[in-house]
Amino acid sequence: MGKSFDAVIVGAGFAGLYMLHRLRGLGMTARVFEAGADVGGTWYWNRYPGARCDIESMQYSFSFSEELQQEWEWTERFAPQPEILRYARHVADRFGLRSDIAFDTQVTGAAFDDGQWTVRTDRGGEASARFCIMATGCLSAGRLPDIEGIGRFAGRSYHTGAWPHEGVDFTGQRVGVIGTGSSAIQSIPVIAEQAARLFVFQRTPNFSVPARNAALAPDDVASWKSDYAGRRRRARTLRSGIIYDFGETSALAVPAEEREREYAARWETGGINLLSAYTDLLTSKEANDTAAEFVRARIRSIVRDPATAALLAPASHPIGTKRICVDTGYFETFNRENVALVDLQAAPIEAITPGGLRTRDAEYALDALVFATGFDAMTGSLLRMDITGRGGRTLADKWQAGPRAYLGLMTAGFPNLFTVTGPGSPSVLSNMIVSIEQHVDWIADCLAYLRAHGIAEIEPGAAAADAWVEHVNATADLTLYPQANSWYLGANIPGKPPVFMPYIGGVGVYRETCRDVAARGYAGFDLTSRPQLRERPAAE
Ligand code: N01
Repeated sequence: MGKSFDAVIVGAGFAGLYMLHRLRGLGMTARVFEAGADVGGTWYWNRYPGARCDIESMQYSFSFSEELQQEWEWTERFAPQPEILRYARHVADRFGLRSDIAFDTQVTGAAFDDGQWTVRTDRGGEASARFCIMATGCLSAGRLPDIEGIGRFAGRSYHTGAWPHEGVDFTGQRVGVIGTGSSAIQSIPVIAEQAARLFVFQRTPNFSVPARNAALAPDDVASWKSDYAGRRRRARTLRSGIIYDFGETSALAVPAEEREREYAARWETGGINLLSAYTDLLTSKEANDTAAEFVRARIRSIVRDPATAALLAPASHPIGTKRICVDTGYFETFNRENVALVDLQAAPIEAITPGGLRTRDAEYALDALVFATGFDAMTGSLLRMDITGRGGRTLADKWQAGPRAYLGLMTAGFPNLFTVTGPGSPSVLSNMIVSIEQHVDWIADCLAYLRAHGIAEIEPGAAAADAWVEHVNATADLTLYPQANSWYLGANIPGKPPVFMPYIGGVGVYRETCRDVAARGYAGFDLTSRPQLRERPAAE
């Protein structure tokens, strides 16, 4: 029998770290299990060349501590992965969190029985707790494609989401990159500078805008820090939880030349800001086409070979309905002599061979293969564990037809199990740190409420959960998002039910909903009284 805690937290990324901090503040005991050797989650694993956040660093950070946000110094407009990892480590050290984290320990399963969760790990250990909090991340279950011969490649192969910590030197090598999502688009320009020859295997072209990354100007930093709390408050009311320069009219309400000027100015400023130019870019296909065509024209103007430019210009989905990418020199990379784009739509991959990769039309000799092939998003990290709720029902069974979580926070039949930024919450459509803080605060407040009211178990009612899932889908249907075969819909995983997983209603609206549910005594949840939870003195 393992040790007993008030809560077990799975994952020591930003969600797990803040959750632990909040639980300690409530005087609760908690154990965090983390598969990696250090904190950081996404930023611990995704160390591929060129990895950086595409939300500006002044916004992609915790707001819960004024001292923390005042003292931490970001150096670049978009922080590189090593700096974000340093930040996560700093948070762990500053708040003394490491002592409650078991590193190099993967949770393999969790089972609910008689009011307790028993959590099992790959080290053979167990821990039990009344509450189990999944802080497992939305993009942490990496995915290798089902390509024949994938295990037979004689060279070195890498997945961007599990990059070797010592780094990889591609100098002089023939490298193949499979995929053209965000991870590929960030890493390709850097790999191209090292490799002797780089083949980019593209199935679907993606929209990407330039980052225009630069050192942060001291004046900008000072301006943010002069009213950090105020800006954070504003961010929490917005759809994405990110402050952009928001246009206030329809794209169709202005003359074409004015629109062109607006898009051009935003292209020069860099970042995802482009999609905030007008109010209807993600709800009207006609409006969306104006932005999509602007980006396609830029691609044609950057890439010298017209045939390559045409292949790189996305046409299969509205701009923004797959996660838009932010790059540094991506399209320019295809002007290099040592880089070739391979169109998998014309000639699909047939097999990976010991010497490289074979498409229907040609054989490519490779020394190294990079799989930038993404993740089993939002549900993968949860379903890869064996989670069993009330009556022995597994989460995999419960979510057979797609995830069903009330507010993205809890699932009927799985009492006291919380999912931070789970499916059905804004999560991946927002600034993850803003959404993490909101969920963690909601969960912590909920646990405090349960303790104060002598409630032992909380679990969503099936009707409330069903209504929420319906609302999440109906809201997505008001937008252009379902028009893309994206990982938001699970389309990248064969057999995954096509359900739009994140909640598109926006961070501001969603916060209000969650607040209202709590204010009404956790409306939609079933609360069960049992013996009182233990009171403990507050942590220092
Ligand atoms: O993964 P993806 P990612 N044969 O799923 C291709 C976040 N992120 O790691 O589109 C050939 O987007 C697949 O092709 P297709 C961000 O939210 C953020 O790049 O399915 N190709 C696609 O091109 C992002 O959206 C940051 O036709 C195959 C690619 O692999 C999310 O993580 C940085 C294939 C996968 O793209 C995931 O991004 C990085 C096959 N069999 C990531 N299977 C920043 O903050 C898959 N593909 C900057």
